[in-house]
Amino acid sequence: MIKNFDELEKIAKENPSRSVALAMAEESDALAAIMSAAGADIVSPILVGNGDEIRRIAGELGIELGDTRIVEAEGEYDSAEKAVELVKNGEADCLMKGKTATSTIMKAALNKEKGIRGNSLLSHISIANPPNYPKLLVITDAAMNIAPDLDAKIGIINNAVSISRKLGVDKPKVAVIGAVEKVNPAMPATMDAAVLSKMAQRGQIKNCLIDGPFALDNALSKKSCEVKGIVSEVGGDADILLLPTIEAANVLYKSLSVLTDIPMAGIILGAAKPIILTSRADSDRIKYLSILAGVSLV
Ligand code: COD
Repeated sequence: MIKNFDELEKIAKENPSRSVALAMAEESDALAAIMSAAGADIVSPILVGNGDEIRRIAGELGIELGDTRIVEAEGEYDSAEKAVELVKNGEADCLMKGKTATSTIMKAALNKEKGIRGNSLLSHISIANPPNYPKLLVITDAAMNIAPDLDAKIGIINNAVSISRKLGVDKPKVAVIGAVEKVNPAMPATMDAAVLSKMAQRGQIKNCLIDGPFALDNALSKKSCEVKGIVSEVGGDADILLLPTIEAANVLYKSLSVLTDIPMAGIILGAAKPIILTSRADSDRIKYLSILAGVSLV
């Protein structure tokens, strides 16, 4: 079982180096992260964007680009399309978001003719390593699916379960999060949680235990379950948190990334190739850890 990002880094270093196309590479934290992964022989970068600007930022950061390949592109749409094209035609193994907006790069990735969509739903997962929680925590979906319906939630769970299993958790515990632990018809998230739990119990969603609804504290704290009289194998021991909407998941992700310095990573699953996707304002550390997750787990 992979318990922390140091272990993930070790795996990434043992695997053969992967080629990563960074879309709109003129962004200092993404550039620092990918060049640091290149220095550790984890990736071979292809920097897509304005070459002069990329070289200027690299110079400012004291990064030696050497013979790193640069593919000229102007602006976020051109950069996103060219980076996706490099992945589609096999020149790159992974796609990474640089200074582009998530919607721009994902629209390019989803393009029917030129994109890299796979056969399943695409969804975002964040992996966090909170110091006061005994294991890695997968949080979904902070960046892709805006208001997932029940079907989309099943796809999101399946993607998150596949990552948890790659982290070595054979039967991950999925906590479906709402505002309360009781099913309340006035709160649709709690109704979905009840249905998802029953579907897992009946084997309609496989390879995981699902329970919910939970308020966030019940999912992560045994004490909170005891106080509230919740008896659940998932409660207080979740591997995966399924948040009801992009807003809820994004607020949780940003609360962790902005207010704490815990190690975190973000990737998109379900495409034909891995997509390393963080917030543009995330630190170079989060971007580096996301590269590790993208090249090792997808
Ligand atoms: N998985 C697989 N296919 C998808 C998905 C998905 N999650 N979403 C859309 N598609 C397919 C559709 O079936 C269709 O064929 C095509 O893609 C276009 O679908 P639209 O028109 O519904 O999608 P878009 O292009 O309008 O929107 C897709 C986005 C990813 C741009 C959109 O969902 C979005 O803006 N998501 C949030 C991005 C964001 O702002 N994140 C927050 C900050 S990090």
